[in-house]
Amino acid sequence: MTPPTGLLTAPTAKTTKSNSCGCSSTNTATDLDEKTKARIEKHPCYSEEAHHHYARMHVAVAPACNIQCNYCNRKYDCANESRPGVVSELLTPEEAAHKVLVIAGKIPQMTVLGIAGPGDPLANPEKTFRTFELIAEKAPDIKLCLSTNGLMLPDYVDRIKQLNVDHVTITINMVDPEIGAKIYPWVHYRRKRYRGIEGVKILHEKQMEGLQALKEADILCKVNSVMIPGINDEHLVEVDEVIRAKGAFLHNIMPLISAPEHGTHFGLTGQRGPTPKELKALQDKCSGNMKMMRHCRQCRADAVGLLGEDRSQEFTKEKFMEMTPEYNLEQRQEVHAEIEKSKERIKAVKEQTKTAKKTANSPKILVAVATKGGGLVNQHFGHAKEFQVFEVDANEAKFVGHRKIDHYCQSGYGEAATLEHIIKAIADCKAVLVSKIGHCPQEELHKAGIQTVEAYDVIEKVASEFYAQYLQTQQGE
Ligand code: CLF
Ligand code: SF4
Repeated sequence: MTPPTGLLTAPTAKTTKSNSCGCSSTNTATDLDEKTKARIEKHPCYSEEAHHHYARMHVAVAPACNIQCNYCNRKYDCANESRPGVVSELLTPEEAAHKVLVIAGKIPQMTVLGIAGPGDPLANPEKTFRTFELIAEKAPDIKLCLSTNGLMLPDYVDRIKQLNVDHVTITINMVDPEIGAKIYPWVHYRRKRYRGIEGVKILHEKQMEGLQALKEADILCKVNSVMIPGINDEHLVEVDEVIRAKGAFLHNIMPLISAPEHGTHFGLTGQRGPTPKELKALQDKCSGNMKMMRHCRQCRADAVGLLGEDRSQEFTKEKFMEMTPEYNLEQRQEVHAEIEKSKERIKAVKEQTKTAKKTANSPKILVAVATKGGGLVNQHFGHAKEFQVFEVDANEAKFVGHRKIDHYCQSGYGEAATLEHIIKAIADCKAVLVSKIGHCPQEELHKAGIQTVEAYDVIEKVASEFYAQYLQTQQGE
């Protein structure tokens, strides 16, 4: 990715009303020490700011799993770090290393290699660790990242530390085994299968031991929790307190995605997932002093690209095995230096935006943003596959989530049914901020009470400018 140029001279926002037809974390990093900032500044999951600029990739080298979650069908990727219903292409460690070197050359802003499935990486320790070894040897600037259910974590923290894996995620859905028994039917530990609460107690114990061991080893730990309404939604407040006390760095509460066609226990028994409003309310309740991740995209075990984009189909096994690795450390460092300069420019614009604001206790509104990354409003409405959602008041515009959508422009034509879904997905937003939008969708959005703003500029600046206009209009009414 080439960082955006002409950033500060770009046209300012223009609110449009038409009558004719024609994708937070509270991870601001301000309260972090310099060493920790440096550890997360290029990790798109651990830093909300980084996710606008840097990409991650996963390699699917770990097929086996040692527990059963009621939201998982083992025909598909691990649902603790992936969108349910997705199947990734399994790779050997050598194939995985080849793929990483190819992508490191083609997407130099890719800074993190994660292993997150398709099963549990620590149920496949040799494949997982061999992959990390190969990458550490050949591409030393790439950060290594691991996601696990935690069952085998205490056994492997030393090895993880030795391999310089600095970021580990544990999925912790409960700290009360009675609740866990409604989520996990069995656990397979040291060659024995434990059913019901007996197994859950082992899992809970190992997750807590693992969390403690990561803290002692000074490895940054993120905790993922799947929010399951009626089962662990209220309990996750307690989970948040426990993991915070035990030293977790970041908490990522993800919505249960449950559909009968996924063939999971929850899908087949009609267990629903939370609405975006319920999810945000829980995230807000848990945020406190804890870093709360709100930009997770529940990506696949072979994901490639910025978190909001999926480039995995450009790098299928058939394709990447034909490509020659062009890993070039110097070129990567140059690209990263440009990105850092761009981040500085954006930061300066944000600061300017902040000092201009004076109002206290102002009402909060949501706006939807179409962005290709770089911290800018820079995507055409019709090309967006997700909208990032920002909460805006007189003091700040803050990232609070994203809404996945089908993109409106299919083969150059807008789809009426798709537009209806898009409007539904962002119905709670007062405006959509885009680089460009056609008259037809614009008119429909306006009818639904959603204003459209065309701009190419820093997201927070455009959002704040819209907010000022919006307030004026409200006061005039
Ligand atoms: Fe991958 Fe996970 Fe590492 Fe990130 S993902 S192993 S921490 S590099 Fe990120 Fe994807 Fe969410 Fe995971 S957006 S599912 S949190
Ligand atoms: Fe599925 Fe992951 Fe749970 Fe294993 S840990 S059962 S792969 S969701």
